[in-house]
Amino acid sequence: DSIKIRRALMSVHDKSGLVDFARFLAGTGAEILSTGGSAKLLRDAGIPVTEVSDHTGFPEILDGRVKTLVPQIHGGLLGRRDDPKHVAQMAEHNIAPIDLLVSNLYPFEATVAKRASYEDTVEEIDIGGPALTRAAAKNHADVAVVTDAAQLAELRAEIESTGGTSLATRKRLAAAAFARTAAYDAAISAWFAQSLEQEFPPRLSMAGVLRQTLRYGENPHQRAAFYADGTHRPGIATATQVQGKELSFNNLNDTDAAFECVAEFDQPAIVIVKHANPCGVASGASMAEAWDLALRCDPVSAFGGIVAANRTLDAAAAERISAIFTEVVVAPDADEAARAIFARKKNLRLLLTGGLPDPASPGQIIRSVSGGFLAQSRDAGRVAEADLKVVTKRAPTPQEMADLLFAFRVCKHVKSNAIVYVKGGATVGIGAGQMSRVDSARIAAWKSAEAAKAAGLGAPLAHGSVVASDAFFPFADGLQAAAAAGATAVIQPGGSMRDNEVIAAADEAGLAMVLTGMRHFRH
Ligand code: 93A
Repeated sequence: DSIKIRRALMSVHDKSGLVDFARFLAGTGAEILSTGGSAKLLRDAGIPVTEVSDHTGFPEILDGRVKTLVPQIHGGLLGRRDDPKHVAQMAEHNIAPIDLLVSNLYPFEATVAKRASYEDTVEEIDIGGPALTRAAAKNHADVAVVTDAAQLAELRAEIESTGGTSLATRKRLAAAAFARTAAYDAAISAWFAQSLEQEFPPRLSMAGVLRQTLRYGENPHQRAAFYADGTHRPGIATATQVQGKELSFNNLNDTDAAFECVAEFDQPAIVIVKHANPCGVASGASMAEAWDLALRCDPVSAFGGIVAANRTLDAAAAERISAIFTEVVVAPDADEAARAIFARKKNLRLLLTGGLPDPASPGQIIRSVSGGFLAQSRDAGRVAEADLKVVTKRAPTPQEMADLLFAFRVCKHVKSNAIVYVKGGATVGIGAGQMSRVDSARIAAWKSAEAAKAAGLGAPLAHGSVVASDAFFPFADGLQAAAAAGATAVIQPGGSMRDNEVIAAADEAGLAMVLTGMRHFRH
């Protein structure tokens, strides 16, 4: 089953290792065919090479879009050497067999990653390369296909020691080739899905893949089902449930809220959610420390909650999380020891996702209204320190600044009106879902006093904290409530008719305040 290489086609974008290999192959007496750029490189290195266009008598046309898409090339790759009819037809049409393809594709993925324009990205969709690759891989009975420079050394060693390629090697190379073209096409289709979502108005992409018929909906008299949207992005709809009872509609909704929130943070973080609102969010040096701080914010609400982590859970974190009653734990992964600890809690649902949702990714949110739908893009907005405008006499200290940014990220995931107190990278009071902002501010302050009592501390946790508001303070009263609670710095969008009154109140209380110019309503 060994096949000597008499003719090879080389058409690569990534040209690493090509010259050495081609020089070796030419030394064995093989003819080398090659496309424009690859051929030039070989010729310049003094290696005898035939341009594909000279071989076929057909020029590269359409800016290179058609260079190898011709019968002489595809016939040369696909014709069966042991089939007399194939052999006769190849002779009749002057098609020379090609025994080896060395090809790698236009860098589509890298082009997407560097956020090239739509047109430039389309141009990087390789058509001829995958066609060559698939043709050679299909005909692995006769043809070897190299799709990665890393495969060249091994192939060369085999040719040197046996004089040809073995069927076993050709099969392995074919499998790798199809894996590569499959991944390539997946990248193209994922990019299309994303760019369609950026169109406005969005097309309603409601056709999902049924994952599970749920026992009931938000309430037992409602029917419900759970769908994946087919994008295979890491998240709740693609997670693996490792253990525990069947997930309910509310579990799924809350778990998603927790996971989307925890994905906002770069440092190790834990989010605890109840009724789709975070009741504790904290970062820490370890997942266990983040858990302790998240729990401290509102230990009463955390009971029976949903816990999300943005790192692999370890034993220390698993021990601490399973010390209280928790409905669901979701994380990118959990190590062996953590899994064993969770396994002791039979009812706890453990979901592992293999990754985190990308907070900056586009996507759409669809909500039904009587007689129709409302569609909008997701809130992928994020503020950085450079976006902030200091409007008070005092600017935030570096520690306050870090906490302000943390608080505003949490705020985005709290139902409006949202007020969030943060100290040392952990929430210490959250006011959610009130119809008046000042009520949310009061509730958050009261919660921080309760949490301090529960922790046996003298002063409310909000003392010396910073505070975030998801939308502007319409009056000074909300800000005064925050100052009274002990906050020393404020982050809010600004834009109220009474911004000046609010700023004056902040100055009077000695607070530092920054405006984001971006609002994070969530209803
Ligand atoms: O534009 S293409 O889709 N049309 C083709 O016929 C074709 N044939 C090979 N791209 C094509 N290729 C690709 O060109 C290969 O996959 C490789 O990435 C690249 C090599 O071009 P050059 O040798 O000119 O650098």
